Amino acid sequence: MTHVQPDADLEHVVAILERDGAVIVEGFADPDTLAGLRADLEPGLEAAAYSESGYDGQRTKRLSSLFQRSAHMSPVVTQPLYLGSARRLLQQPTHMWIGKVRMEVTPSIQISFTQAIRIDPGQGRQPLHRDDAMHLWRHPGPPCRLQLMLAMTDFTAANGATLVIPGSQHWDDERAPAYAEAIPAVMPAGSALLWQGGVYHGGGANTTDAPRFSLSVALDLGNLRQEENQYLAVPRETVQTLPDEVQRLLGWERCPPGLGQVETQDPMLLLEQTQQELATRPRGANPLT
Ligand SMILES: O=C(O)CCC(=O)C(=O)O
Ligand SMILES: [Fe+2]
Repeated sequence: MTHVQPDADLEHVVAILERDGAVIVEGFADPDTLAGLRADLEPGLEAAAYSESGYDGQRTKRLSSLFQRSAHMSPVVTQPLYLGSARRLLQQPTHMWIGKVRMEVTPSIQISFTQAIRIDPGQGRQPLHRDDAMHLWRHPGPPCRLQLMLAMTDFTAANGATLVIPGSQHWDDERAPAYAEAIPAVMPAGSALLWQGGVYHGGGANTTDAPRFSLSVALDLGNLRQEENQYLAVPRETVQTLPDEVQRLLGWERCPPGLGQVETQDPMLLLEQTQQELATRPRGANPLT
């Protein structure tokens, strides 16, 4: 697995992600963000029940709605190499004909999923899978998702570091993954694994006597349904406290040409105006904007 520094050239990181489907960014989160996330999420994880499913892990705890639970998520999702790579990989312009007008459209991207994950001692390895299976995505082809796994404790081969099969986003849908092909994303706390939704991966087994703690985010194409319903998971009052770019990423902007509209308008307007004000607001000249 290739490691890069936070000041790495974006195009270099995108090239690695296109080739391997995965890359580790060292020193992804600064110490203050890491400490803040720990303080905000550890009590909730401690209180959470173990999963009953073998897939989620019966010695694994999970906590969602992270933008509601922590005020330290914005620097994570807007980290330039993560957000920049997601935009470069996912926001591919496409076009459509509106009569004789050839209209170019670039989709938005959105936060689809947030989760803190604690793999406790005794947890076995997770079945290898593709997370874009949630969207019934087909391969090979353009990606729909770029994920993040931020190590909140050191990730080692023994404590459950995520197992990854580099390059497996290129495989077709008939080839099954095997553990023998997977390598652990070994990295210190504060570093992060970025990986495409089409890459086979899974949580590793924790054979140590201490938990492995991490935080995961998925950025998806804006024209797909969110895996975690951010509109319900993060109340409007919380969304209003977040930076404009994060509000948009939580799905509060329309995906061009017009998905997710309210009163035919951009829902971002609803953060400051009433629904009735939107309904009576003059429309733009272009029916698709
Ligand atoms: O915890 C991990 O390392 C991976 C978890 C995972 O891939 C999942 O639950 O989908
Ligand atoms: Fe996964």
